[in-house]
Amino acid sequence: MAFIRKNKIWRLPDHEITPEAVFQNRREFLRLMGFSTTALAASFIVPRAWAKSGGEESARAEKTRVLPRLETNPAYPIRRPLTSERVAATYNNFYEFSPEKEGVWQAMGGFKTRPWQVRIGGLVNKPGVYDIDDLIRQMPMEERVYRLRCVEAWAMVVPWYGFPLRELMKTVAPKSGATYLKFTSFYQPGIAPGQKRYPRMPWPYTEGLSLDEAANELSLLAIGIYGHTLPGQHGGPVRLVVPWKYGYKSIKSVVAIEFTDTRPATFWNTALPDEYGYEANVDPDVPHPRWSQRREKMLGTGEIYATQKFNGYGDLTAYLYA
Ligand SMILES: Nc1nc2c(c(=O)[nH]1)N[C@H]1C(S)=C(S)[C@@H](COP(=O)(O)O)O[C@H]1N2
Ligand SMILES: [Mo]
Repeated sequence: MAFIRKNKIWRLPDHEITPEAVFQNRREFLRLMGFSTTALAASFIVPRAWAKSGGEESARAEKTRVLPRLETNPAYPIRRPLTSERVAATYNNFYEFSPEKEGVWQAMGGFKTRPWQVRIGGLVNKPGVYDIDDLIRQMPMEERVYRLRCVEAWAMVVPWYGFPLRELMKTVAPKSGATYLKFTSFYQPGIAPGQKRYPRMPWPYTEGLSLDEAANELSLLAIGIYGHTLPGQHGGPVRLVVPWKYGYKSIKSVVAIEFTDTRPATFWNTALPDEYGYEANVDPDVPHPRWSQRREKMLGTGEIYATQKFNGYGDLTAYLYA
């Protein structure tokens, strides 16, 4: 298949977690992902009022479900402390809800991450509409700790829970003409105050990757964070995570993935092309028109680090741009 021939990553050393570890956890995973068991009901965490419990869970905009414990994939070491869950869950970029980062988690009242379908189509041999929970059952889950570097010069380090995008690509079998993936987020102005209030923004939020970028081992579809399902404010139930690119490429709450032969238009690049590029690889040497990209501030602790090219993931990604 042309896809495999083209995909340079298959020639790189394999950094993935041992298949045994994935398999072992998979059993428990399958058991726990079943929706009919009563045991599952007990594992629901019911957050809501932040003040009430004062716990980490309280900052989740809706119920999340504990996921089976997985060892963190050791192939992606992070030499920085984890960002606290509460901090990450209360400082979000999600313009569909609010432009105020501290307010996103509270602006999501009407948003539900279940039921949820993802439509996969375009230049693929096996298009389809996938229920998010079927997808979760079918795909090999991993926990991966990644850095995320926002174009606004803040950064965080969080444990995502999800599966490599390339696993999904294998399942849908791209046709030889497919050169890009277009990702689309939901459009529901009735429940997303930002979509209603800012009708001139190019909704729905879209993003794009080349086929080779999408097949890179780092490209992850996250369905969880901190060991539980992904709450709305982090892009539940499923979002892209591409850690060598600025955060805006990591599109949240994906409803469609289309394989195409043309570079898709993307949200920020369409809205403000002079400020937000299409490719958006993290690069300290290319300043944003209004600020330097040399340094970044960690959420929560305020620690400052020098920003690294490709956000420190150049060993695994620089070949894409050689
Ligand atoms: N659909 C959608 N996806 C999005 C955004 C958004 O506004 N809408 N913001 C992006 C930006 S700018 C960043 S930095 C990350 C933030 O992810 P987090 O809130 O989980 O930290 O999400 C990205 N994905
Ligand atoms: Mo961002």
